[in-house]
Amino acid sequence: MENYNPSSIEKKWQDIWDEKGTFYASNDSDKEKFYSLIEFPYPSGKGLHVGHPRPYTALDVVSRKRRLEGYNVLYPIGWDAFGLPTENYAIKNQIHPRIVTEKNVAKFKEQLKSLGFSFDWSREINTTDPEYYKWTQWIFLKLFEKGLAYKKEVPINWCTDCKVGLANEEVVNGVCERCNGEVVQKVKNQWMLKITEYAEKLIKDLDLVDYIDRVKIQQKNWVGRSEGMEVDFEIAGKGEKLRVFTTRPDTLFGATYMVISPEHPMIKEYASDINNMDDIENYKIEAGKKSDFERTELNKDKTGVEIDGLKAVNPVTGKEIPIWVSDYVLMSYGTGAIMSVPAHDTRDWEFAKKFNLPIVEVVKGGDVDKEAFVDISTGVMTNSDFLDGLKVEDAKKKISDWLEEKKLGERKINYKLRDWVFSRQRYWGEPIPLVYCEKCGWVPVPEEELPITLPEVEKYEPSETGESPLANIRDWVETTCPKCGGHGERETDTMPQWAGSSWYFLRYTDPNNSEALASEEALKYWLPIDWYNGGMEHTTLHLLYSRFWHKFLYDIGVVNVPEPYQKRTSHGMILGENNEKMSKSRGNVVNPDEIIEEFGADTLRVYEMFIGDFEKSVPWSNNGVKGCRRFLDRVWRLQDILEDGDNYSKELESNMHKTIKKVTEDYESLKFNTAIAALMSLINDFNSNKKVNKAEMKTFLILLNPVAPHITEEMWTLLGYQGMLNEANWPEFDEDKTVDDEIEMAVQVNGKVRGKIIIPVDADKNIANEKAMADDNIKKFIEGKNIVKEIFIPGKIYNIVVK
Ligand code: ANZ
Ligand code: ZN
Repeated sequence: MENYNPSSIEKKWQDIWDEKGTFYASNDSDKEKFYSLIEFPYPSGKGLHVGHPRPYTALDVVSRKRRLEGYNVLYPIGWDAFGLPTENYAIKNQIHPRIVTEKNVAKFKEQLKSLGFSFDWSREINTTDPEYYKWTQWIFLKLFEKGLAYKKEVPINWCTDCKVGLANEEVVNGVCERCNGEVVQKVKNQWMLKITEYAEKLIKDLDLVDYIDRVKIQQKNWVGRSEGMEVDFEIAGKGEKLRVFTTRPDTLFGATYMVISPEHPMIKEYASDINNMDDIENYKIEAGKKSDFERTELNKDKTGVEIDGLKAVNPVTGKEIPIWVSDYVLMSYGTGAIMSVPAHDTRDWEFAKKFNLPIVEVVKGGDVDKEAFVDISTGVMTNSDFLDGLKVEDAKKKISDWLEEKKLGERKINYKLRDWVFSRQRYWGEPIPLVYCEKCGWVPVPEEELPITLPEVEKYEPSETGESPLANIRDWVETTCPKCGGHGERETDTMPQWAGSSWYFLRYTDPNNSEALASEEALKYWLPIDWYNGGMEHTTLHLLYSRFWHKFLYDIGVVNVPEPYQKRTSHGMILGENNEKMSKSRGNVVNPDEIIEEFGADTLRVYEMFIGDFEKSVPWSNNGVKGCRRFLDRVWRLQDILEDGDNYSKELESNMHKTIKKVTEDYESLKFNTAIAALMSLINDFNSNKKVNKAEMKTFLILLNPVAPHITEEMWTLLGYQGMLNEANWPEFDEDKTVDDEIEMAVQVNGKVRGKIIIPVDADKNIANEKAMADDNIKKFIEGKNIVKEIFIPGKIYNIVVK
């Protein structure tokens, strides 16, 4: 027999699968469907990273297994190809981003193919393809039609040197990633999507799906639902109110001052009453330079200015309290004003300490001279008149009812979630299909004119004024108004990269449809996605955005299920050998091409699945790779000890059933590493018996196939099993035969465990005694003494009492 030589095997099978369309899914099948999805890659110039194959192999394993189990499996692939790195590369090298994209896609595709993934390549999609983005634009028009897209002035990051708007990820430590220039906030009129309208559903419908806990938690935190009250404080002597949002109305008696955001409109309104306007104006300018994140950071040094000339009145104590301006209160949340309760809120406490403001304890349980007491589960109300003695939750209810009755406030639910800034002043994105007409305002492009394609331009840089480069192409911009036929101008902003990835999984079901984003039947057949795996870095934005679009499409009747992904899991990162994140600058990057070249794709696949707990980050190890290659060498050499046999041999029967059970279950529960370990241990048993029969070998090859598809398919053919392995049936196990026929039992002497014995499950006391006496340690405690009693419970316990 020749040695195992993956390079001669792997390409051969990849070509056969391609030629036969082995992994093409059918839209018309009697089998049960299974739709597995990975996050389609962004084809960057750097090519595939060893991190990519981890999730791809995992779902490839599941997909291949499900096919063998008789499912009609859709495991698609495509390209999320709009985006900044490509655009920046194009600007730098003056190459059209389309050409850059084509080149990168070709490279990625070659790499993915060399890993032998069972993708349905006939459904490959590309978000930059006009036939694809036609439907991205169509969805935008629907959102516009339903009033969910609107224009608003919002601050964007602006590089003062490049004169261009930057995405958040392009601002590194407060400076422009490209030129290190100063970045300021600049207000621009942008298209927004009303994702906030779906805030409640985005939380509530998490009950309908099976996501791992940490993903659900992140989704919930990002939406940030907060139940509380809006309460009115009178502005002393003005007869007008200052409204706050609070989640702790129970602490109202402890509100000793108020804080408003530097951007609060009341400052302008009462300018003539305020004696220190200059200080406040200056403070506002400084605050404008900080991000919301910096402003609300817990342990930042608190700053602020007291408003000289205005006071507020606490509605329950009737006391006049000062009003301060501070940047830790954001205008964009709640009402932009708060009641400060320094005794029970950490930020307020720090602020009060710094500016010497009174701290009044209203919840007993801590020491508010030392720190804010924020525990709401154990505290009891004090210094609070009619609330005294109540627990926090009861006090909350009582004061809320009281305030509502007196018309001093009302219950309110707030969300952290903000509407989605949807405009980019960029070239390499989907044009927003709207026309501006002096007479008619914003007018949608008629559906039959879609797609609005990107015009050819010479420069990809944004214009001097920060408009997208499209603004310079006058004959593209100037058009006629679809409504009145008068002069119109196209919107020159493009969509963010998030757009194309918000619905791509729908297109896979019917990728060549020119009449609709996908046919009703295809969507009905394939949705929801049965299993979606992706990185934790996408569990906030991408997952939320795509769920939002999906829910919108559900509401307008395009899709028939309210949630796109039935199940969502997530993988850990692969780190460099030095345990740091892989990066060029750290010099710890491993190139998958080289691993495949030296060891083979199957080895890389086995290694990526064996490397450790799938959900945790793990460092790469070249030794680990070698170990996996040795495992496959051993698999190959099983051919040397192969014997005839149509049934599992007696000595291996139980082991075979146990292994089938373990592998079957572990592949479905992200425990790829322990599944592989079970297969490794089965090989050891074959080898120590110096034989494996054809029935055992067959099962072994099928079990290993999802992880190492090339070597198993090759051996299947060499050994003369029928057809191709990918057409075989997943082996079944007999639950009874997976139960151990020998067990380990603890032996106690006078109630203390002195050793363990291995006996058949149905062994009696005599056999147990014999075994126990053969154990030196147990014997030591019995020898020379009288056995007065023996307690033997079969399968459970053996206790010997001696004197
Ligand atoms: C009084 C109080 C007493 C508060 C107490 C908390 C604890 P979440 O859960 O985030 O909704 N707040 C309200 N609007 C704010 C704004 N625009 N900027 C900064 N902080 C703001 O938290 C709501 C709480 O955050 C509110 O409840 C308010 O402080 C503060 F013992 O009111 B609280
Ligand atoms: Zn018009």
